[in-house]
Amino acid sequence: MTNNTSVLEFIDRIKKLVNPDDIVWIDGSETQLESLRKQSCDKGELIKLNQEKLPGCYLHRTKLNDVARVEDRTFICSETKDEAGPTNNWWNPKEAYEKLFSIAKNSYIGKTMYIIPYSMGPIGSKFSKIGIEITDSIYVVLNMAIMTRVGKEVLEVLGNNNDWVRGLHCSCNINEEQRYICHFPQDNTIISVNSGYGGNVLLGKKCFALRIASYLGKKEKWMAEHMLILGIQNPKGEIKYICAAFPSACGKTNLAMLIPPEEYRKKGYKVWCVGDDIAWLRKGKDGRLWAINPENGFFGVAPGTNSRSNPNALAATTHNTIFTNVVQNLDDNTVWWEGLDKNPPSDAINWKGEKWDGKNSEEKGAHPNSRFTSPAKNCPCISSEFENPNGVPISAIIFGGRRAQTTPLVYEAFDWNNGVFIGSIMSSETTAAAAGKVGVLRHDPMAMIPFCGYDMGKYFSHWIEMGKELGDKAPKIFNVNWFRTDENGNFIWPGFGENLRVLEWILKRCENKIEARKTPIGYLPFPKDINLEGTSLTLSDLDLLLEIDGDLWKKEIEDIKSFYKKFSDTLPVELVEKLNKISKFL
Ligand code: OXD
Ligand code: MN
Repeated sequence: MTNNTSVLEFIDRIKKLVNPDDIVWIDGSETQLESLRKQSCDKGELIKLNQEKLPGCYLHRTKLNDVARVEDRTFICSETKDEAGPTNNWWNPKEAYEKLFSIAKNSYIGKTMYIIPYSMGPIGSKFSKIGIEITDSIYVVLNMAIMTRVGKEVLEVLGNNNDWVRGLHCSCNINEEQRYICHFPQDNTIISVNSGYGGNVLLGKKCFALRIASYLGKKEKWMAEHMLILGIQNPKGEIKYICAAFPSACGKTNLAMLIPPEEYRKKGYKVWCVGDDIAWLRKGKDGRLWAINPENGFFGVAPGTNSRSNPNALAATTHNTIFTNVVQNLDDNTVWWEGLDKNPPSDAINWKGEKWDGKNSEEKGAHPNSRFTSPAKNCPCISSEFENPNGVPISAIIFGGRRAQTTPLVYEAFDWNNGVFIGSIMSSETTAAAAGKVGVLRHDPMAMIPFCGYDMGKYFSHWIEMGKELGDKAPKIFNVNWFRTDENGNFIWPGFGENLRVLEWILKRCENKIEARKTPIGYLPFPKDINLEGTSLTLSDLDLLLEIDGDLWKKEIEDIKSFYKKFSDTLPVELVEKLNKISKFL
């Protein structure tokens, strides 16, 4: 399919290493994908679902020990440990290659080697980057064909260029003790062994579009961020775009596909989704910040997705979707997950592949990190700009986390560097998207702690540099927290579609239409400026949501100080200055 010498050399080297029986290039054609679906069903790796109710949909179950990203087995293999920084696991590249090659050696015997050429971003766009993933898993091929743009055209655009990301995935025997997800930023290379879980093996996603791309972005003056991109259309038909970074499973997909509350819909508001997980951002010709979504599909968390929380995502899953680790309803061969509706099937198979009676079982049927992989074009609110090779101009950047206390519903940074500070102090409660304890508060600057491919101190400097580049055309930066609870532990803010009320305030601030209250942490809304019409909320609820508790913030500052200590000499002085300033005024 190509004469590219660097590609052919790589394939040849890997072929000798893994020793496949057969080689198949993925050309992106529906005929080839359909034949792979069939083979995968014949092997029992995929289950064909009810094609009348769920046309083009399949179910897959991972091994029980392989259900989430494994951060403790994810490595940045840069030349030196300092380059990986204090928040990444580092592995000496020479040793890592040796170990990985010893695991990969002969691991494709009896198997087919699939070669997937793919583009992150619209094929041929200035923003886009090319990768080639070698895998022995049809499940990976089929998911990559939804999540990225795959096939011949990608190789045509690549020509004889050497600028592409090498990816090798070996399923081996899914041995968790020999599982490694390794990134070699200096070699544009990713190697993932002994996993079959999406976040570890769909190498275009977290591995390339965030870890390798963040490193490339620093070198090439652009940014790869863990952010959704959405457009808000006002009644005049004008659309303003925002990016928002939240840690995994904090409702990014829901926010990205938000349906405006009824009063807003009546007035003519609409929300368009450009992306739900990753944004690549660059300065455009007009000096503003522009963004594309490098992905082509959604790898969304299924539990909790329903016709109220996210009707658009639900609609996206009704065709051409691969479900992973959800419940199989044997009544009609469809799928179910916790939070879909109040009617769990009794005759069903749970994510573990066991018989499961949803009406009488104490145990959950779907894994909390079970997923759907759906094409972006399935989403009823996908933006008309989704394929635009120039991306969309960004008016505001939002950071957010899952915080029961301390952080108010929304506040605005004083300036860009203060915004970088706000991003750097983000923390959130952990969720099921990564292996480990759930509900533990951890620092997660810019929601990038698991995804930054180099020293985060230098990453913060890169943000500051980008602010200088953008000057007064830089988007304003905000922080939101939908998850504040009252004394009984109940969420105070209704969330979901109602979040548009906060986005409206944010856009008004971007257009300098309203005043705000200056506080030590940033500008906060006057309660009257958040539209509560049509909700049961009162101004005193807003007082609570917007409260800054001095004692909690003092504790927070102490905590940030000790987090910052990790970075010793790479933490930018600008952030230390912001921290000192806020400490003085609290
Ligand atoms: C994801 C994650 O899958 O952040 O998007 O874990
Ligand atoms: Mn994510």
